[in-house]
Amino acid sequence: MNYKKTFKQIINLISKSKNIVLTTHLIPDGDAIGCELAFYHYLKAKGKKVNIINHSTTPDNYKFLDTRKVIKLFRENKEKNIKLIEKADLIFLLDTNEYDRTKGLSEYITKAQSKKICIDHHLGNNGKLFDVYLSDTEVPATAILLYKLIKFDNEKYINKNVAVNLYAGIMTDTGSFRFPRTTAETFIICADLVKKGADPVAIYEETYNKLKKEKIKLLGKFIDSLTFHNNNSLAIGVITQQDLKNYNAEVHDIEGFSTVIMSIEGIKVGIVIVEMKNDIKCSFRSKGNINVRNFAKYFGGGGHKNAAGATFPLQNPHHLKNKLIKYYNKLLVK
Ligand SMILES: [Mn+2]
Repeated sequence: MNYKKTFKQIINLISKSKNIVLTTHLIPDGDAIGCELAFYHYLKAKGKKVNIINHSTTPDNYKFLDTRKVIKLFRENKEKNIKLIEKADLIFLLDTNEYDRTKGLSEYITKAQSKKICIDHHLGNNGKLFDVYLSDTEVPATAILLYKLIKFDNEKYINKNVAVNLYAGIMTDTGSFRFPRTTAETFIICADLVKKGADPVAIYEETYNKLKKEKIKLLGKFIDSLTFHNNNSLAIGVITQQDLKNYNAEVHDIEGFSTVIMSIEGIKVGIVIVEMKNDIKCSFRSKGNINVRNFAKYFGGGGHKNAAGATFPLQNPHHLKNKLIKYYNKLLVK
């Protein structure tokens, strides 16, 4: 895709602006944080006043990218952050094309008088809501678009800080270079980022190899709890309040457990049952055409076709498991 005209528009708007605000979607991933920080360093090098304001805190495993601790949490100093949004000349939405996904910031950004630019790679049709819309759903990461934009402006701006953050964005959004949108160009760009100072070993190590031992112990318990049904096409794991206590773990430590289930050969549907303090949360994952969204909806939940969830009243989690197996046969197995 040829973005030259859009690049020129963006660089032109940047040159006319003094105060620039960057934000991204809630629960930011590596691409979101990497893009914000790479763009921050680029804009600082161009002499701009830049503020990154996010709705969510930065996940622990991406905090190493924010070496100067420049990312502001919107709800901390809310009044001050609203003023920063109001007086911005230019606001960038990175790695999302929906104002709603900036959550708390959304109403202030939409009201703001500034020009608004979206740089993103998600599906969507929100171009008319922005002054400039740089979107390409073919690229594996928004960081690819930023790399091209910054290089188009001037290659000298791809300094070490920019390179590290863009590399982190691309590495995480490609699942470490194995997701379908990974191309030869992805590697060529990453080779250049490594040349410019991104350390692939260190960035991987910081991002993925700093798991808390409590999480790993809990994962062990979770794997032990797995039961297999319907010719090993359905697997269910349970985490109880007692497990969390025993392993000194927290609910957020359960993140990613469903991916473990889905990595088992032959599994088409995976269910994670988590006993919370006041209710039970279930997450459903599926492959191909099996629609777990409808399954979740049946229980008052929701989500996407291959990833959904529902909340149940407090009860014995193992009884709930048996109920879900029964409904699984009724609703999902034809
Ligand atoms: Mn992304």
